Amino acid sequence: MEHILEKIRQAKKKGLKKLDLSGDWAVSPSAKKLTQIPPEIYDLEQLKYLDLKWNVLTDLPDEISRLQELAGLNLSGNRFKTFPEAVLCLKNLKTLVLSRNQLSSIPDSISRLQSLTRLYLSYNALTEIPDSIGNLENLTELYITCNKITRIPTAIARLKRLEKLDLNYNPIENPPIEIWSKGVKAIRDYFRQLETQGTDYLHEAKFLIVGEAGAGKTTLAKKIEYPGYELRSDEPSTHGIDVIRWQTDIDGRTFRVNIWDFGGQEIYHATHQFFLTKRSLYALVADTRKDDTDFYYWLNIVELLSDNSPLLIIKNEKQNRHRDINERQLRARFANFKETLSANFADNRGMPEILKTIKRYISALPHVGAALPKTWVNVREALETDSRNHISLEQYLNLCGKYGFEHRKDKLQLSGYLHDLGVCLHFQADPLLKKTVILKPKWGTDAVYKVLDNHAVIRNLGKFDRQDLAKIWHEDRYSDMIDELLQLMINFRLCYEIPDSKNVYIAPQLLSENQPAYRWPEKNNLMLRYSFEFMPKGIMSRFIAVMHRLIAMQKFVWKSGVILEKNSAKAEVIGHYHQREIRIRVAGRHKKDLMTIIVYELDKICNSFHRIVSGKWIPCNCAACKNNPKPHFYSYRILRKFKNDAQPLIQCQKSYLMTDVCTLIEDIFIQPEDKKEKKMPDQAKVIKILFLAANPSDTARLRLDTEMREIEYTLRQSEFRDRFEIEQHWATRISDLQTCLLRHKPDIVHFSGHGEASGELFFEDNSGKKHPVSSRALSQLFSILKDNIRCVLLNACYSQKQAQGIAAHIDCVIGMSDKIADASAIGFAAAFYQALGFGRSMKEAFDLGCVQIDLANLNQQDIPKLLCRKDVDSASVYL
Ligand SMILES: Nc1nc2c(ncn2[C@@H]2O[C@H](COP(=O)(O)OP(=O)(O)OP(=O)(O)O)[C@@H](O)[C@H]2O)c(=O)[nH]1
Ligand SMILES: [Mg+2]
Repeated sequence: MEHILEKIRQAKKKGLKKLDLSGDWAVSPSAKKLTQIPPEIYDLEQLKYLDLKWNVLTDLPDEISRLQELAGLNLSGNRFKTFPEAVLCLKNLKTLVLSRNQLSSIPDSISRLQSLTRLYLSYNALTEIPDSIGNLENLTELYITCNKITRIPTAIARLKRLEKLDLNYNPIENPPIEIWSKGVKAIRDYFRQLETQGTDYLHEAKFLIVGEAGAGKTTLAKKIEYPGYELRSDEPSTHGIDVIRWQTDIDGRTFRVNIWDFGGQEIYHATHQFFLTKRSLYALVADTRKDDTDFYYWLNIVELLSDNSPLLIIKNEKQNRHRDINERQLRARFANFKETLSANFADNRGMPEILKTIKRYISALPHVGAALPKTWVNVREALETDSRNHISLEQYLNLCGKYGFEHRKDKLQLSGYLHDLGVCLHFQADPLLKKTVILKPKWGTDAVYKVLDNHAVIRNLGKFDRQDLAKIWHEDRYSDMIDELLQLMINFRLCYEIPDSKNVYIAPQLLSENQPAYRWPEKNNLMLRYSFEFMPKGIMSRFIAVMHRLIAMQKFVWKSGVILEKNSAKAEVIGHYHQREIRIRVAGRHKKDLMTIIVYELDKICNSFHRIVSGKWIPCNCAACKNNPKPHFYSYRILRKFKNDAQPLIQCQKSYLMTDVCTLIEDIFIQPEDKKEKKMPDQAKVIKILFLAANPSDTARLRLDTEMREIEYTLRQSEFRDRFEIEQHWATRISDLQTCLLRHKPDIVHFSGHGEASGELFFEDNSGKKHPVSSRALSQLFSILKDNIRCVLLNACYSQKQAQGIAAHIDCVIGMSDKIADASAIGFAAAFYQALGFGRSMKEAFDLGCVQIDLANLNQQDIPKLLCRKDVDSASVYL
């Protein structure tokens, strides 16, 4: 305690404005923590910043009000159960940090903190945001991650200066997640529409029926629609998906339920990922006469893709054949499995109970009955009654106009929402598909399945060309939309164009089962395995579609595996569905580069299934295992744990030799030439990314918010996600740049906007119009304010010249040597940051960004340029 009192005395003597009394556990876990504030502090009337984080305070005495100069107070990581009301007297308080306490509520009186600009409330137990927060006029940043908030109050829209609102990891039901996850602007737009148009309610839900072929799914769907439906022995097997619209009364309200009846045949399983939606109700129909229902597969795939939507098992006891399933075991493993019901569709036994239960679960789905802006409901109704399969974007925008919409962005927000709900399809990020709104998703899915089901295509092992498509899609409803439908299939990774064979395509899930013969150099391989707790079907065909440009001679590819080639390195990637494994071997020079690309893409595919549990396995390199085709494999997770716990050696389970942990990891993941001077990331350090966006009103629209979202999303999926913080600044003026650099002290500065061939970048002026900034001016600014900055990424056309100027002062600078398309710029940035998030060097991250452009077939992979300050080697720059 004495050293604390001494610190306070010194502060008093020197008239210090900052005082750090944090109980920093990371530095000294045994350090004594403050249980109360030493009263001597209250004499420090000059104090501006007081840091009390990581103590064990439960209460703040009223005397704190004597510190009237206080602008920043950090109380995070203490034991406050109630909001410390004493802070309300601090009239000059600008930053208040109360994260990581046990607060369950915030009082209305918080509005008295009129100077507050930043408020941190993450990791508490808050269930509500008080309306009065809307009175904190100066608030620019509000952090409420990881609480128990279910509703965002409309008062948030009153906070005109709010730029950053972090609400992740809250069970928010209202507004819908499709809105709030898109950030403060989308929330503001939504509330504005609610206020100006009033509210209405949408009683609509999706009910999906899955199960093996012939289980009785179609029969169930028809019985729900029409209880008198007679069983048909010639019921055709469902191709793809059938959608039935069912109107029903639940608690006196008319509900619209879209019943999605899935074809059970194996061929359709690989496409589940696109159609098993969130916040829906599921039924798994099992024919009890057969033993073919793989409960484990169905429950897993629904759990994985539906984000815990409720599931009912319906046992179809054909001919009253009863069979027990091990419900208890399934229930222990799958939280979303709700009830089992039995029926015999032939004599309608069990049907009334099934109907009652379905209705009960539908009315309890979280989004059902949510208030929406009236115009939204009107447009939804209009689209519902429209008999067209698809309309152009123009037609959609006009229709919205007719029903009371004014702003284009509101119209697009609605189509995005309906797309997320599975009501219609509108791929706003795709240059071709964004021009069409598909009103009947079934029209799209039918078209896709017409190709995958086509005998000629199946006989040709998945190969088809334009002429085949013209035949398959000859009907009027498809014939004028061939380009769009093909793009839909490419977007869904259901097919790819064979490089150098224009207009010839491959649907990888129809490839031959047979592995072609090839010679494989067994020596000096890099090996890696992915193992899955549950391996969804279709992972390999997606991987093949993504990597198709690297397929060896466009020949060595089969249904479950592929040989890839790049720069004299060769990789063999094979999926073993029954062992739930993907096995990778890479040989040749530059093999690590190729391994890096494969791991990056596989991780991305795995991450797209949010809940997939996978592990990586690395082969042993001891004398006995090296070049042994069956070496011992270590779990990558365990190796990392050894490394973090400073355990240098691990024992091989085959030879019992002790092996070096770091070498095992580095052999796979790091370039060998980096080893000497390589510095691994300092995991405790937080990396700040300053995201600056400028899209002046007199320049073409850029998808900057998509770029920001992609970066945030990919970083969140990465291994060291906790180390990254993103500060965003929109509509950036050159003067803001200076303020932001001074205020945030970023490690990475990311500029997203326009550049011109002359080398000028465009910031905004005070009226939002373009303000050109010369290369010299920007370079000078960075020369003065370089501080911690390790990297500057200028994600704008023709920014290489600017980058050259800045690289005189900053370690690594990335610029674009030419015009760059939005899609390339976004893909590059997302891959670059994700690689940094996985602890890769600057060079590797840059290379991965370029590969991403290449893989997406955008042909602009040579445009980004990485420039370094003299004597800096980007391969040894780690953040
Ligand atoms: N006897 C009897 N037959 C049934 C019963 N339920 C369904 N069937 C018959 O079983 C056959 C298959 O039923 P469907 O409803 O088409 O099965 P499905 O699950 O939709 O099959 P796919 O579309 O191929 O995936 C049809 O001929 C039905 O008439 C039942 O309870 N008793
Ligand atoms: Mg069917």
